Amino acid sequence: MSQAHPGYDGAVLHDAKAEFDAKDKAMIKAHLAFAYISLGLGAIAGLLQALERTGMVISLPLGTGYYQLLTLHGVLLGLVFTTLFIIGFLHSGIVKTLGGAYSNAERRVAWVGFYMMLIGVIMAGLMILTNQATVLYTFYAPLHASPWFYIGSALLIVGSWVSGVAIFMSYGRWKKANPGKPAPLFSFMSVATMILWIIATLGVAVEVLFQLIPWSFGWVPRIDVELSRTFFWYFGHPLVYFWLLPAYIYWYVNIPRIIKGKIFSDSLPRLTFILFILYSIPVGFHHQLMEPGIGYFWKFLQVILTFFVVIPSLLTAFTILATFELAGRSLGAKGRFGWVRKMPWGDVRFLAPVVGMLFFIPGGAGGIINASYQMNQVVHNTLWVTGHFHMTLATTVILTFFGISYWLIPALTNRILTPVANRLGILQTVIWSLGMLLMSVPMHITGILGEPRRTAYTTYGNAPLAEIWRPYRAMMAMGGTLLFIGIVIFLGIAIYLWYFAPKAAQSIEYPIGEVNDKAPAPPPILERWSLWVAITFALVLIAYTVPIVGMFMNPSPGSPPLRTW
Ligand code: HEM
Ligand SMILES: [Cu+2]
Repeated sequence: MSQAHPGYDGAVLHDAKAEFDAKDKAMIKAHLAFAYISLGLGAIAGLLQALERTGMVISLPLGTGYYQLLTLHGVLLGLVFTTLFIIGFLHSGIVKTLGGAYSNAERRVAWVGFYMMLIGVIMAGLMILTNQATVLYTFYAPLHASPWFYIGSALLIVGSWVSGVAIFMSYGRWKKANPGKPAPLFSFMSVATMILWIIATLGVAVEVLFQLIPWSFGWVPRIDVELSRTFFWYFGHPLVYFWLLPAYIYWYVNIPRIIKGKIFSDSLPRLTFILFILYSIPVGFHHQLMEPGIGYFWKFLQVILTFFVVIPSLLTAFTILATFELAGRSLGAKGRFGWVRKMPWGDVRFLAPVVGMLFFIPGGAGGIINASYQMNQVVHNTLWVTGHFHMTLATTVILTFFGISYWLIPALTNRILTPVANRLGILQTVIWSLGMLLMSVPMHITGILGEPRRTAYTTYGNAPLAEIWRPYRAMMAMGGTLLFIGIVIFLGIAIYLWYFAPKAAQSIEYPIGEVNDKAPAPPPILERWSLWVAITFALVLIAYTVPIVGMFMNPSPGSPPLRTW
């Protein structure tokens, strides 16, 4: 079936490797199903929000409040969909690359993690739906949710740690059986991602367990708001790398196979993941540049550390492009850019993530603006920020996750991504891109013109400034509608691949790239996790000790709980 011009070839594996173990399949499918349901519900909230805040839908159905809906959208998409999809994806690659199946003990641990997350999300979700937790996905104190919302969130976090334990167990088992060998790239990256996640979530776990839960039960009367926000953002920034690293795994490890190429280097990708751990954690203050109680020196230090992230980002761009170019040349491309034409543009498993990569160029540039200390004053808490993370998270990452879904579901259900489904996926990618341009670019512009984020529809007493925002708001509503259609199409394809697509005769390929033969073996130091974790904690101590000790030495009077809704 392979064609002269590399394109979509149905992804039926001819040298069929073993299928997934049936029990692993069920476990991974549970994660994906949970993720897709969250995606669908979150998208309904997104559409209603986009229409409400532009004045097109004034009263929301079922008496829902705007901020309630916004909480649901942020929690379901930013926290639940991402976490469940990522953990399902990591489990799938771990079992594929570390011997074909989880041991019974590992799988049991993975299920425990899943059920903890499920119960946590149901608890937190019920609180949001009954309007007892309208505190947005950042749950800033002194907004006061029902304690069960915080307990549910804690279960989601701890459940994700338990899932990490399953991954570490499988990795440990492989290392023991293969002493001295570097772990397969996918599993190395999964371990790095989970290490980053666990170190990062320690901050929010401290906030939830020691501040929010006691205060929301009324055991302590007041909460130190600045301290709670500091713990939150210690987590909130690396959270974005928890979203991004699995997308990078796909770019680094799986796409080379889809483009019939080889992974350019076995060491650079490992180095970049370690640098992401080091530079994404001690930098949360770049979300608190407007926070009055933190000294400018510490903000500045964390701004500098933030910019170090440019190094692994550019290493990634270089490695991925080199992989594409080598693949194109091995397929006979001539000239400087001939390889571009050898890429399988007609294959949605390639197209969707590559469009996502392109969106990352303006998205990343916007992020540099956000983090640039004084420049942050211009964009802080405006719609610019919302535009920024819909371009990065809701496009670069999400399109990559869509690209993954288009082969991962078939690999789990042993059904074929038919040419029609592939074409529909391409249409979906185009709709998503157009919708996002229409929604996110105007968000950036009105943000600079001063329009705040996180506000229900208002004309601000017909203030002339707010009049200027009107045309951009109309574009945002159109873009939001297109995005909603995009999610409906995606879910349609997912359901088709899950239940209805034709069954494959052979097993469906799980694409794992091979490393190019000329690439030297990675230096063992890259797998000395204790060293990297120690350096990370050292950086965290340097960046945070003095300001946090300061918050304890000069405590604020603290705030009683507030319900503004
Ligand atoms: C149907 C597609 C979508 C639409 C129409 C949409 C629309 C919106 C709008 C209008 C806001 C800002 C509201 C405000 O600040 O007042 C928002 C916030 C947000 N969106 Fe989306 N969005 C969509 C998809 C997504 C996706 C796929 C993700 C992530 C995976 C996402 C994550 C978020 C987050 C985290 C917020 C911030 C919530 C907050 O400020 O508390 N959105 N969305
Ligand atoms: Cu950040």
